[in-house]
Amino acid sequence: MQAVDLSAELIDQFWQDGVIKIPQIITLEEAASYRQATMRILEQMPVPKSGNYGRAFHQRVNVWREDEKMRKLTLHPNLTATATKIAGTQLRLWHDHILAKMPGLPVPTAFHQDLVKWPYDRRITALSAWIALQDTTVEMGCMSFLPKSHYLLEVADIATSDQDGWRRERPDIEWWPRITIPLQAGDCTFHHGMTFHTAGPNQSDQWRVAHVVIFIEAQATYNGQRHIVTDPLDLPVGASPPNDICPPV
Ligand SMILES: O=C(O)CCC(=O)C(=O)O
Repeated sequence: MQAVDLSAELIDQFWQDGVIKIPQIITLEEAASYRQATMRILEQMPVPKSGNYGRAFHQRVNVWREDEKMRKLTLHPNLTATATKIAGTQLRLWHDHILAKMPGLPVPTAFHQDLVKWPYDRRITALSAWIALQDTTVEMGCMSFLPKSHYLLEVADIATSDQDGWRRERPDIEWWPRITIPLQAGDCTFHHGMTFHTAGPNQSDQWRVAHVVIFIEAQATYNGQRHIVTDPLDLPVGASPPNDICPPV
């Protein structure tokens, strides 16, 4: 396994901009093998015949809990060590998900912030690793980010299919500088839970497959907001998420 070289400058950049790129968080070989495993999972999911439909991606949440192989990726030591170094605090897994755009999917992922969708205070430390399981170009629907937008704490929850939501909620962000980060297989970006981001349509003839692993500070407590991961748990407000569902890393 290769060790990620994480300089103090890069960590500072994460906190200043709300996003950084880490090359080869996993090897090319690992990316290829996890892509195969993900494709097998996708093949078992219902796939609409036509690419022209409203959803921005196929999503499967908490694959690590149902697939031994994908569990190894979600809890990959390079990934958890890098996330912890960036955060500078003890983390726990919030959840993982496959986010896959089918070939020719014309639908971008609308600009949104993640943490407002999760049942935690929006000031906690939360970060997502978006791992490319194949070379992911602009044409394939790589991610774009608004650096420094993680300081915007008061924007509404915008659905990933609501293409005009961000214009409605924060028209000024049309003019913010944005960065687009194509990734080679095995590279990842880490973005802060409050950083605005989007992903383009998939104009290629291959699936764009990303494995996304989300970490939150270990001390984060449940605030009562509805979420697919915590709804079945019947947690009281103020509780810590249970370690079997959200293990410390
Ligand atoms: O992959 C995508 O299309 C969107 C990813 C995303 O929104 C996220 O990882 O938070």
